[in-house]
Amino acid sequence: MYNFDEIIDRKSTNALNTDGFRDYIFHADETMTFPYKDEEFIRMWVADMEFATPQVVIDAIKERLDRRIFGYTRIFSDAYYKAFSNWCVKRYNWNFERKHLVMSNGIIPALFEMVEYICEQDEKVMFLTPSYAYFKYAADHNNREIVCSDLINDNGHYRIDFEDLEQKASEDKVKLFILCNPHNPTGRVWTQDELNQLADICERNDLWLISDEIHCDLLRAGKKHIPMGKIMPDYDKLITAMAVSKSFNMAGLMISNIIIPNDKLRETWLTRHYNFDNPLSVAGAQAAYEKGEDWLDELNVYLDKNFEFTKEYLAEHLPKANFRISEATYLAWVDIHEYFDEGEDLPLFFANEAGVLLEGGGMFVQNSDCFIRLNLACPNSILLEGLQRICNAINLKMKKGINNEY
Ligand code: LCS
Repeated sequence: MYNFDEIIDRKSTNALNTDGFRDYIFHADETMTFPYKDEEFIRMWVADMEFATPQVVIDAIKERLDRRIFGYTRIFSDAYYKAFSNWCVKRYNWNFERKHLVMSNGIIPALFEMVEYICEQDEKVMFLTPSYAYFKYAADHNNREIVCSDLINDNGHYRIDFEDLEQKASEDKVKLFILCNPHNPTGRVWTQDELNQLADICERNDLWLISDEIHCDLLRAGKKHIPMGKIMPDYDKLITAMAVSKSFNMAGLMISNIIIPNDKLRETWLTRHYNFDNPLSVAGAQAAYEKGEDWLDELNVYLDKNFEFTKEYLAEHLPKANFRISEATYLAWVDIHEYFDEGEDLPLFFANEAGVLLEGGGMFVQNSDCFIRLNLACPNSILLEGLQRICNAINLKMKKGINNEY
């Protein structure tokens, strides 16, 4: 019913995806050149999608535009809360109190603030690695130390090293644990048992816990997301973050949900956070929760197929790559250590040798050397071209015996 095969031109939209890659991936400016023109790259990097936002969202924004005034806006009415909490009840059988919900112009800014509010200057932030790098940046920005617990990779299946985590959690100065559930970049959907163990560790060590659930709507068929709030309904030190941004391709609208049951922390947030919302974003997000479900369900079917396709393509053309279909997200996490040495700059290799923009290696804090992360949220024709280019570049490198050039 929806057309996920359509190729949409993003030129001249100031998209980070098309115009911001030099800075974000390579920390370079426009003087950095490649053998490919910018428009020739296959872009499989930043976590937004090449698909149109659902029409119900666009229509709601248009309706709001027609109201013609865009003054200071904050969610005062019940309508948004109802739409979002109905979504959580329907999809996750989980609910939360209205007064616990605050809005943020993104989860990243919320993480940056929370670290400051929760951790004293000498207290530390803990998370699992490989990790979405902004967990580290949130600590760095506030000059808080980080403590990383490496996930264990069992032939492509990642699991938590509970012994290591337990030991690190008990360190005196560890105050906050940021959990990514489902996990970016490995795509794990943590099970009830794993979440129970995590909850237990947080409770016993009196840790604050931010559960970043931004990817929770993007599940492979048969997978189930369990919000941490369901595991720890009475834990006062839990903060949950969810958003329409990833699920409905609305990251540029900068609206996300932060659920803070702790009265004191919420009070700090409400007094210190710049607390206004974009009226177009509110209209769009509400419509996504109220009317976007069919679209999301079809999107997930399309993503399932792109994952299957990727699995088959890699098995045939890059047999030494180790890849397991992610349980959630639209991000594929591919182990290519049979083809590369540790520490090689994989994004640079693939930009130069394949004309593909991707994230990989050191971009995920640690425990990520020789891995690439491919964003599969694109029309299948683009995915095919991207995979062809990636495999050809690696196979050519192996044939020529190039080593350590990057
Ligand atoms: N949290 C996680 C776990 C994410 O993966 C992302 C985006 C965000 C937060 C950002 O939230 P926002 O501030 O937009 O609400 N992930 C990206 C990624 O992996 N590459 O590009 C963006």
